[in-house]
Amino acid sequence: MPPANSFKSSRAEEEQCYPLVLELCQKCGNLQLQYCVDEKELFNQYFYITPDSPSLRSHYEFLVRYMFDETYLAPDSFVVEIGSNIGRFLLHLKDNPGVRRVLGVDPAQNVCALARKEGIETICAFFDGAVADVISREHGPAQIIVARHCCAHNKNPHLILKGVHNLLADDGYFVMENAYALNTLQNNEFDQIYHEHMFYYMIRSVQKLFELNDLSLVDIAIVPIHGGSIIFFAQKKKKGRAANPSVETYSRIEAELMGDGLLRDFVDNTENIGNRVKEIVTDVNNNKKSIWAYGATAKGSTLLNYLKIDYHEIPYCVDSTSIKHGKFLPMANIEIVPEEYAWSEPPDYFLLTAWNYKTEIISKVRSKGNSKSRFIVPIPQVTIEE
Ligand code: JHZ
Repeated sequence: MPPANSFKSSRAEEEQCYPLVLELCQKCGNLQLQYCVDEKELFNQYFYITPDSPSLRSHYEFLVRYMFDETYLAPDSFVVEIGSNIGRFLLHLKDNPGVRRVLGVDPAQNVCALARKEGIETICAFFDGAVADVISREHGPAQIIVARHCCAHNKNPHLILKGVHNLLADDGYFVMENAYALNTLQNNEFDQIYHEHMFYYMIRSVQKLFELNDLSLVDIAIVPIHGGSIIFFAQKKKKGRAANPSVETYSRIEAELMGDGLLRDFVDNTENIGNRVKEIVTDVNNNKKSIWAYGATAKGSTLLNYLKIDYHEIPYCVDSTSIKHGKFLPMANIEIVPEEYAWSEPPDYFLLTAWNYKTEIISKVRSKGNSKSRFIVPIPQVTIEE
């Protein structure tokens, strides 16, 4: 497979492909990629720009409220976000009365420039021990370090966690959000498997990862964003805040549910969903109806390339991200066009490759006057929404 976000400037451009193999570690129960692409190739220039979405906004609200209610966020906090992208979460947080200062860290130059334009101070780097030391010298220790959907994006998470340990205030908290592997498996989200996602974390595996880095897991929150995610809250081991009982409860549930049966079902369901989507797309084309994709997502790359669907069957993909417009999905070679096309020249069908935003996308499309297009939703089961 080509890296999921390696959008091309023309169809003729050749993509670099790498193995995409998922493995289960028998020692710690972690799911991980067998082959990791170099982070610099994946993230130095980056096309994923956090969208402005109502469900993301309400997720941020939940997270901030939770951090206050559970006293993770103390008054006058210095908050650092790793993998801060264009700074949407920090923008949401920065005017909060409990927050003194926010700072983002992100490796993608184009993304850092956009964040700075929004007024979010951002260091352009892969976060590690050395970057943490620079921040610590300049700004002092951080009360909260947030890492949303980025710790699984580095083949050596110990480098990140070493930096976290160096920068975190002794009474501070590390907040790590990630797709939850149990949800990924239960909801048949095989399209979440792509090179950026090197690790598929469970509670058990993260507990071990933290322990190896002198951190201890004190709380978790399971949230619906991105098809099912989990937020881990950790502190320095020596602090000894008692873990919330939910850690033990969910860890037990996870152990009961995780097993060969779940993995076998996941493999079978992947094949069944794939066959069904391919069949629908073929039928739509045979019946001379039009079909486009909705959302130039990383997930969409996995789905389309796994099914060997390309621009001959689906000519366009609409997306709200302006820097993706005029580019082509890797390998599928589908042209990305502005979202406005979805209401001005609607196709008969959309394959909803951004299925995690299903409700808001369908209601947006309808509110813009497109009552024609039907939506093929691939995950968790294939459905066609009117
Ligand atoms: P979305 C990315 O995955 C990559 P992707 C990354 N590796 C990761 O871990 C996850 O995010 C969390 C567009 N859109 O968030 C915007 C509309 O067009 O599902 C985005 O391009 N209209 C960091 O790429 C895409 O869809 C809309 O109304 O799978 C959504 O991408 C909305 C809401 C979105 O992530």
